[in-house]
Amino acid sequence: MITTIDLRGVRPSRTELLDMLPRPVVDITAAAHAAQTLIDDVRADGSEALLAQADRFDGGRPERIRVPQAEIDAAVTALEPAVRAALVEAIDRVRTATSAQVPPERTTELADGATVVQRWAPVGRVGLYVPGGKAVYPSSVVMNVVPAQEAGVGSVALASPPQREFGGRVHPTILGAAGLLGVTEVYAMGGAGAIGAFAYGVPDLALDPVDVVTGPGNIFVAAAKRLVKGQVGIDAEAGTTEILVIADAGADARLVAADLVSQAEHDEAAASLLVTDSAALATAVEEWLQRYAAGTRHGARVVEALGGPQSAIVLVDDLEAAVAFSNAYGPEHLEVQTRDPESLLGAITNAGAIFLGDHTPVSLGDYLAGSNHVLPTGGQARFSSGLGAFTFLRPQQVVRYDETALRQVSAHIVALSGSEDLPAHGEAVTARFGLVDAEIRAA
Ligand code: HSO
Ligand code: ZN
Repeated sequence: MITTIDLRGVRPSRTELLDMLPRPVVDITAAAHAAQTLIDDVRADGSEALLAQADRFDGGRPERIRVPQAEIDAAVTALEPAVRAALVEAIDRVRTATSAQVPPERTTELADGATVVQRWAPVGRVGLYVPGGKAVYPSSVVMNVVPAQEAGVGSVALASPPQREFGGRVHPTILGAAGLLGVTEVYAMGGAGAIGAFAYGVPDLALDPVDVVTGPGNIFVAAAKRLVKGQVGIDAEAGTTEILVIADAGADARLVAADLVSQAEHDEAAASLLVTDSAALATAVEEWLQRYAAGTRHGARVVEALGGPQSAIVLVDDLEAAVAFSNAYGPEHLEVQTRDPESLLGAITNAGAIFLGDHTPVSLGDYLAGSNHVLPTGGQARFSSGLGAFTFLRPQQVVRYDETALRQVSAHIVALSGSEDLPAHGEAVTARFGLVDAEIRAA
C-alpha cells in the first residue's frame, strides 16, 4: 500500500532527495481571480456582499453576520463536558508555553548616554479565520487565539463560515472554544470575502480593519490572503499535513504505524513518511499500516494518503542519513522514535515541530502538548516557523542619545552624509551644536 524507497548504499544529494518525493502542487493563481472579485464585492457592498457569498458558497445567509454574545455564551454552556475540560486544559498549556515566546525588553548601552532599547510591540488588531468545511477544528481556535492574546494584541476578531446544518450559524464547537477564550467578536462569514472583510473593514457591520490575518482555509482563502498581503500582515499558508518519523530498530512498529495513520486521517493528500535504518522495522510498520488503515474511521482517506506518491517508507544506512533525508524534506512534524533521540537533535535543522521519544506522538502536539499545531508545510520549515506569540509581535528599536553622546559621533555622521551627498543629514546633527551651513549661507 505504501511505497518503499531504498537508499541503502547511496548518498543522494539534497536535490536528488527532493526529487524522490513529489509534494502536492497546488496552483493558487487559478483561484486568485475569483478571490479578487469576492474581495472587491465586499469592499463595495459590505454586508450585502457577505450575505450573498454565504448563500452561494457556505451554509446559507446567516440571520446576523455578527454573532450575538448570547449565542457565544450559549455555545460555551452547551459544550460537552469532556470536550470543555479538554479545551480548558489545552488553553492552559498552550498559554503557558506561548508566554515563554514573548522576549523581554532589552536595553543596550553603546556609550555613556547612548542607548538602544529592543522592545516587542504587539499589533493592534487581528482577524483569525477558522474554516468550516470538511474540517471543524476547535483546537485550531485555541492555537490561533492564544498566541495573539499572549502577544498582548488588544483586539481579536474571529470569522468562520455559516454552517447549513446549524441554520446558517457558526459551528457551535467553534463558538464554544471562542467563548472559553474570551473572544467576543465573531462573524459568520467565510472564504475570500471574509479575508477581504478583515483586511479592509466593513463599515455597515462596524467591523474595523485588522492589522494581521491568520488561519488556514481552502485555496480561495489562501489566494485571498496573498492578495491582501501588504494591506495587512498574514501568516504562512498551512497546506496539507505531513508527518515524518525517524525510527530505529528499537521502535515499536505498532506505535509508528498509529502515528503515520493519525495524520493521514486529515486528508487524501496528507504525507506520512517513515525513515528508518531497520528493514525489520519497516516490514513490521507496513504490516501494522495495513491492519490500522482497514479499521480506522476514515479508512478510505487514510489508504489514499498512505498509497499516494507523497507518502513512503525510506530505508537508509544509518540515523545520520535519516536526519539528512529529513532535513532535505523539512517536515511539518518530525517524530524521533530512536533509543537516544536527544543525540540527533543537534543535527536536525528543518522541521516545523520536533517530537522526541516513544511517548510524544504528533497528536499530543495537535491538542495538548502546549506547543502550537499551526506549522509550516511543503518544506517551508526551511525558512519559517509555526504560529506563535512572535507572529503578532514586531521588534521595535527605541533610540536615545544625550548631547554628549551625539557630539561624540557627530563627525562620523557628517562624514557619511557627505559621502552620500546628503549634507542636510549631517546638518541636522550639527544644528544642535551651532549654526548649520544652510543658515550661514542664507544669512
Ligand atoms: N495536525 C494538524 C492539526 C490538527 N490535528 C487539528 C487535529 N486537529 C496540523 O498540524
Ligand atoms: Zn492532526
